[in-house]
Amino acid sequence: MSDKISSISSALSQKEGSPVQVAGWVEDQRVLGTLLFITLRDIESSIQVVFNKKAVSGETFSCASSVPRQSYVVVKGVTQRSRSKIATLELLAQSFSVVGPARHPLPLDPTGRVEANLEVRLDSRALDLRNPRVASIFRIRSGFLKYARDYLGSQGFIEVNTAKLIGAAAEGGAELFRLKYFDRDGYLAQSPQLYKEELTLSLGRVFEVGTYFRAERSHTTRHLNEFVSLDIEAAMYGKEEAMSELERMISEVTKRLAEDYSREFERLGVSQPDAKVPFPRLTYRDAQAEIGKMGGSTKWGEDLDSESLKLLSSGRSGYYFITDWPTSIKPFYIKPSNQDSQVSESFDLMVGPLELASGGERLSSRAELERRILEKGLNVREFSEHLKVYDWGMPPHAGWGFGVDRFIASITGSSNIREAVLFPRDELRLTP
Ligand code: AMO
Repeated sequence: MSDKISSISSALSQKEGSPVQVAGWVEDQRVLGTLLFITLRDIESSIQVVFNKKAVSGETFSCASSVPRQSYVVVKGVTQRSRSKIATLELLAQSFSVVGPARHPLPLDPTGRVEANLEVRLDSRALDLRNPRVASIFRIRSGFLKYARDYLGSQGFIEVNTAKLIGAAAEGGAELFRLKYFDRDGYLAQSPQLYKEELTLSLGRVFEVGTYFRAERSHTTRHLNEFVSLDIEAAMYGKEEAMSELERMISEVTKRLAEDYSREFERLGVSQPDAKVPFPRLTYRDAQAEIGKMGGSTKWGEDLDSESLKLLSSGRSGYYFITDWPTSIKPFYIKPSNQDSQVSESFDLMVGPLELASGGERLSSRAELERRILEKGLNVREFSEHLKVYDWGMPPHAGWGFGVDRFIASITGSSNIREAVLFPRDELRLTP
């Protein structure tokens, strides 16, 4: 392509009478006598393009009036004052070429005027994303990742990338996808847990944005078999420091998102996220008492089920922590409290009934870790690669894992996690 292509928003900011060349998808066509009006959209904006039968060749006019909608076209022309109410400028076309024809029928209408169900949309995700509303979710997601990285970087954390192809379970035996790794078995990582803990003994504060895999057959609107987690781990942090890092990150990131992505939140029709620190905290015991008062029932040592969490969240609007979970339901690496070993130095971050993150202080003594692995019915020998690092000067440490997909779904008002993931994977979906 020889001439420069301007974005539609930059064409719209030109003076009247400026020559420009733009590219985009044909959204609408209307013929009115000798005039043809095309609404042309690119990834950010749209512009009205006018073809005057008397000013362009017959071939150009007929090609422009018959091009299938949603084809990708390049138009060269001159900006002129528009009589439409939505924009001050339009483009008077001089030449036109179809560079990416669309073949009809399309699997869905990317303008969103004709609604498609989520399954149909996910089957044709690349086209679905042409809908500006859908694209807004992924713009916000990209902003979130950038601001989270900025925040953690400013707090002295360094970004790391740990292995996703692993030889032994990270968090215990269950939920692993097994694969053939040359002549032996390998697994897909279910979290970076053990690596991030190990790294605190050399790098101090680390974070990772990674994709993890869990072989659970759960068909819910909040679980996927492949998900993205933002994990941190920091030397000399305890539970309180880890919680405060998490709430400060969310507060900082949501402030920046609200400033920079107001157009996207508006398009999605959701109010901009607000996260004042400190977030309210209640212990697992407090939560049990509250749920009991509201007529629910829970048993110490069991996870809070969705009914209980619904009751608990009924009077809460923002983010909150549930802390001090029973040691028996937390993984082996979470530290039991010094005062009461039945209770652990752990927390979950919640919004409404949805768990967004979990974390806590870890065990940093090899002997205690071995004891807990045994108590959990796991095989100490399988963790030998991990356990050996505890003899190399391991600092006390704490951290958390934060579900990026769940968070993005929540701030974009998406009721299903799949809305916030480009190509979601569940038991029934392995394509596209
Ligand atoms: P946990 O298993 O609670 O903790 O996971 C941390 C967070 O990751 C998200 N998440 C998921 N999101 C979508 N689909 C799933 N199947 C899924 N599973 C988890 C949730 C959850 O809160 N190693 C610990 C973290 C730590 O202690 O640092 C862990 O993995 O938002």
